[in-house]
Amino acid sequence: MERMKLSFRWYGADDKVTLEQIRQIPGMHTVVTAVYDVPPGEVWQKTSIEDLKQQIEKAGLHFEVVESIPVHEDIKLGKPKRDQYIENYCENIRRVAAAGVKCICYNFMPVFDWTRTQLDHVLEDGSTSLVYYQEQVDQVNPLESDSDLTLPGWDSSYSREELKQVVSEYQAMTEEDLWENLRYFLQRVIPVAAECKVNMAIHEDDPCWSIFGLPRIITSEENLDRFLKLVDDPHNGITLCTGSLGCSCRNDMVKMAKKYSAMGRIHFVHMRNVQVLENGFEERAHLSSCGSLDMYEIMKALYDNGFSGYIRPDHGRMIWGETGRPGYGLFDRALGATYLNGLWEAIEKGDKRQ
Ligand code: DNO
Repeated sequence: MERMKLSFRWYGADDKVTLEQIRQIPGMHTVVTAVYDVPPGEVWQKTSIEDLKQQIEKAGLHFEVVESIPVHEDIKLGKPKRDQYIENYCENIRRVAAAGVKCICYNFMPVFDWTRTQLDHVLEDGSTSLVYYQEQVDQVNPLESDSDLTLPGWDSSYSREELKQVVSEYQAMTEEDLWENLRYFLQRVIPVAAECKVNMAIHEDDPCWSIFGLPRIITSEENLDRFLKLVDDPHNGITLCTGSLGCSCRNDMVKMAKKYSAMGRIHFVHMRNVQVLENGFEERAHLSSCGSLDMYEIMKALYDNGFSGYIRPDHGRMIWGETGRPGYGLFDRALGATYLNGLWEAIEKGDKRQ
């Protein structure tokens, strides 16, 4: 039986975590990265893609997953320039496919990608992690351009006025409009992905509910069902992000892992554990007993349904005095990777002995 392919996110030459370090994590197969020096919507230079490939392969690893090719806001908003941006997107798919990439992760969240209220919350054991407390989000109004309040993780490439402008454009949009724009995008992009033999893997909205009154749609089982039917092609799949979906008790992660892997529509998995709270959630260590999710059952659901895609430990805490990009240090993610290996090996051997 084919096995999952372990992967690790790397932010390129500027990342404090090196490819040599990633290479030493047992069982590591693929590096997940992107071209970061081009604004969203533009075509990536072939030389930049080739350069990433060479660095990664020189370190003894594979370059098979891109996270992310960002979707320009004009596509999500359905503005007239979207056709050009979609054409650029298709060209990027062709270019990364030519370099051997097999899976592309992206999201369709209006303006804000993942949102947290603090990136260095101290947990009981002295480690720090990313947290989301609803009452703090409720204090922020992105339409008040004179407000000093911002949230960590916000796209700093927007000026406050630009942010205000784009947020107000979304506020005039319904969820149905966003669905329609997603359909428009997929109908043009998926045939290109299919031709290039690349799997598209949408990342769920993080957290999986509306923030600041903006529409968010990739949030639940019902909506993922709808998403997969928009273009019913295996190349139109998902990144199952356990932390993004699992921060809401309404989402049954084990059931979703079973269902979508049985359908062959999970191409990439982000494994992260979260503690669900009444007013939000805290990111925790990967081990099941550290949070609300049953990581063993999720992994078993994937294994039992023949999952052979890419999987990566998601956000790690900061431990052992490490400093760096919140969620993306080396140590805790490496522990996470080793834990995922352990779960898989135990499940696999248990299965063979039955
Ligand atoms: C956060 C990541 C997300 C993810 C994008 C995919 O740490 O999981 O930023 O890469 O949403 O497009």
